[in-house]
Amino acid sequence: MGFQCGIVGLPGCGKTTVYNAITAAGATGYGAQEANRAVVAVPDDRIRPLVDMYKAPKEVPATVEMVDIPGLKKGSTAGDGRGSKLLAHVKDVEALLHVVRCFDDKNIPFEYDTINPVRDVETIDLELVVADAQTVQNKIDRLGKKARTGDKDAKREIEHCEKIKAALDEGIPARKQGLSDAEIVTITECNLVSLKPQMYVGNIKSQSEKDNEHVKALAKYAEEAGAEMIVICGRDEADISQLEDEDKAMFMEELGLTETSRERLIRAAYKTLGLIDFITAGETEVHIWTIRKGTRAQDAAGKIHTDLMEGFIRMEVITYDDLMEYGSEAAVAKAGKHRLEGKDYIVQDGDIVVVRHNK
Ligand SMILES: Nc1nc2c(ncn2[C@@H]2O[C@H](COP(=O)(O)OP(=O)(O)OP(=O)(O)O)[C@@H](O)[C@H]2O)c(=O)[nH]1
Ligand SMILES: [Mg+2]
Repeated sequence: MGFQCGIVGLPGCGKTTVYNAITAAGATGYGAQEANRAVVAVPDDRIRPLVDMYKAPKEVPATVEMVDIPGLKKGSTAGDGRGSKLLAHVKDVEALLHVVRCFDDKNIPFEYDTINPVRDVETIDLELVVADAQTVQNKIDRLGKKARTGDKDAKREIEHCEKIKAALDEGIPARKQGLSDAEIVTITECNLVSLKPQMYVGNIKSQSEKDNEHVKALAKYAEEAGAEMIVICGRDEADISQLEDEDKAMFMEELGLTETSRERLIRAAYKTLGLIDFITAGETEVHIWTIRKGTRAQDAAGKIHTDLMEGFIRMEVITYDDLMEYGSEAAVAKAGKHRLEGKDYIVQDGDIVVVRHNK
């Protein structure tokens, strides 16, 4: 099962451009109605040292799927077919990479005549909020019948939904409502789009604009929201992604770029998705496995193979950092840093594991 990150934003803000910078897909189609999608490897500095240490002939990085969702705008998720199709794309992904136009250029068509990142972000959020209010109302209506027969669970769920609905009606996205665990449980099946974590990408025209007033406004907004934010010259980096390595270096120097945003963007998206890695490493391969933060050892084992989950006995764990510090598995064990964990152990980022099982 792969994790998906959706790229959203107003029409013409640079979504496809940023998508191309990330995926090197070379997609075109300004105003396209269909989503572009591509699976990208998550850059990880830990792979190379492990491959060298184990002399593994094969490496399998973590991946995420990037989905370039056609432009959302004011009123675009309202009733009609196109709106519900757009919304379905957003429902399908687990986090949103929100592209925001932070450059002025009258020659490049845009939704509005002015540039105003906070207005743009809030415009899209409002679309998500309105769609969610409808979804929650539908659930309340469904629960109503049950509640009238005296079903206590239904009554409690209605209370949760009504509270969430009231806040949505005030324009507050679900992810900013400080929902309790119980409320989250009630609302999970609704797959609310305003609950999905967001990160922001400020799209600028050139490096010299990286501190412009629009970027500053977006940065302030992102900080207050506790969200990741990255600034990128979308078009330059999309161009660079199409070049061979030598030309790439030259072009980057010309543009005053020391690194491309591609890797930072993918890692930030990975973080926004709430994902971490654990690792299996041996003579055959180094394999990076993706799990959600908070995953139990037995469930993590199931990512590798269902047999490992069903026949789970123990998980042997060392950390990547310890392995690098001590230089070998044996040395880590000798230092007493090798652990045996049970099925409820919460797997941590960078754990290198062996699953003991009886299947
Ligand atoms: N100068 C400049 N132009 C850009 C930049 N990013 C995007 N553009 C231009 O803006 C226009 C729209 O960019 P797209 O990436 O197609 O925008 P989009 O958000 O995918 O648009 P829709 O799919 O129509 O919603 C294109 O003409 C791009 O070349 C940038 O960083 N600098
Ligand atoms: Mg596009």
